[in-house]
Amino acid sequence: RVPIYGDKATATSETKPLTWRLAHHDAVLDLATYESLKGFTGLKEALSKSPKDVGNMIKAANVRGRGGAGFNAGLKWSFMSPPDGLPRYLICNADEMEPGTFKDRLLMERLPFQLIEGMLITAHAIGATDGYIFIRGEYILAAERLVAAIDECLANNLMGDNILGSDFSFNLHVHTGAGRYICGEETALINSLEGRRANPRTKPPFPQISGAWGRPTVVNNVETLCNMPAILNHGVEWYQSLSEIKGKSKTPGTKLFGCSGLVNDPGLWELPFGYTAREIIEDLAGGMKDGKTLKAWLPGGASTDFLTADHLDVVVDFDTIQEAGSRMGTGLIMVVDESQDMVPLLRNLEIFFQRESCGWCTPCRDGLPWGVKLLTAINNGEGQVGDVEKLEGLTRDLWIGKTFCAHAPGAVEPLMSAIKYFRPEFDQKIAQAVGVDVIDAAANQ
Ligand code: L3W
Repeated sequence: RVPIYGDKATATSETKPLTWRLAHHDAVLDLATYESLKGFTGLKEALSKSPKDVGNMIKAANVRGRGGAGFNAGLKWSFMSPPDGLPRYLICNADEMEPGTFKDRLLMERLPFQLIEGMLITAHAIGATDGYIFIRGEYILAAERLVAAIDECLANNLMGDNILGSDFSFNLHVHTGAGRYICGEETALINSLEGRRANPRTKPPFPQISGAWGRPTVVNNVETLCNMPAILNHGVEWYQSLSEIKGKSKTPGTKLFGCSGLVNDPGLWELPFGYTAREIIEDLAGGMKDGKTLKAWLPGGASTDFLTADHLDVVVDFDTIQEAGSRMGTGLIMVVDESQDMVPLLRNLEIFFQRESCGWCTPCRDGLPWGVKLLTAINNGEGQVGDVEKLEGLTRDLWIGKTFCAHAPGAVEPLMSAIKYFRPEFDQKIAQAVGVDVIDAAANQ
């Protein structure tokens, strides 16, 4: 589906800093058009400032990482040690493989120069000498458009040595991934970029201290980097004031929110923070299809906790969704309606996570297939009394701190929350399998 960008008449760089150029063009694929739409003015502003001042500005703006973790991007940059004349890297994490998530693809396919400008601003701030866009291998069109845009920048002194006559030099490379979800984890990504097996590395040290080839490296998400030009153009106060448009969230900036699943009008919208899930699902995505009732929703990707119809009035931002018991993640909502059975749905999600485990640590490598086996048995009418408790035990054994990276904890979030809200669906299948009317969950604790 073609995403919605908002009203052509009112979309401006001030109101829709990420996508306003798309209100007038389907895509901005040549430098002349990009420059006619205030392209590279943010970079020029950045180059007129010291790297430290740009870094401080972004830190003060509190651009929360749009990959899902919400870490302050400027704070992350500030952990880089001062330049020492040796290579240092900026990596754009464009390995968008989170189920239901398609925001970064849009930005790269339609606004390749905006990502490049965001990377140039960031590279200037952190003193990066080289950059890589690590892009999901299936994103062929986006990769082609980025390569073409980089070539045009190279031909116009916007890339390479002494950019725009300054003492800032930077080269950017597009690196296509080979189809592993775990490459979205920043240290697995770095291993993969180096030509190694994509296993996550231990943190600390964080990449800012020891990243690609052991050198200081910053890894930022596509959408995060696409925010930078507008902040340089309009300033920190403006960026922070965007949350006042709705007045219901403290998170600055705008975000690409989306909705997919059985809704009438799935899509992607750039919105200031402050929208509730109900507004996104019912107003923007047109409500549930065929007059069905909403049963559950995942706030942002498969690796977040399910919420229910009781949570529809929760504001979708990092903090409020967390208070409601989930995470905003990528901010692209997936909706489940009343006709869907949670057990096969969960089994499907867990098959994905099991397949994508790198296999490096035992709990994740062995625990995720164990979860799939239990869910398959329950779904096939072969479940046993106590299976749900085993699944619950598994969610504890695969939690944060017990595995090497966030993959397994992310994988058990939908499982844990499905059991919490929809346990009777699991019990009913088991009761049928063992030939009893009801399962006494309390007796199995
Ligand atoms: C220095 C510290 N740096 C944290 C940095 C760290 C990283 C960032 C976030 O991603 C998310 C999850 C899902 N000193 C630091 C520090 N950092 N503490 O901050 O770090 P962290 O560990 O909170 O998260 P993470 O492992 O980088 C987990 C999301 O990723 N997810 C999937 C996302 C998928 C997409 C996609 O397909 N486009 O984004 C799966 O879990 O939401 O919150 O840079 O270095 N003390």
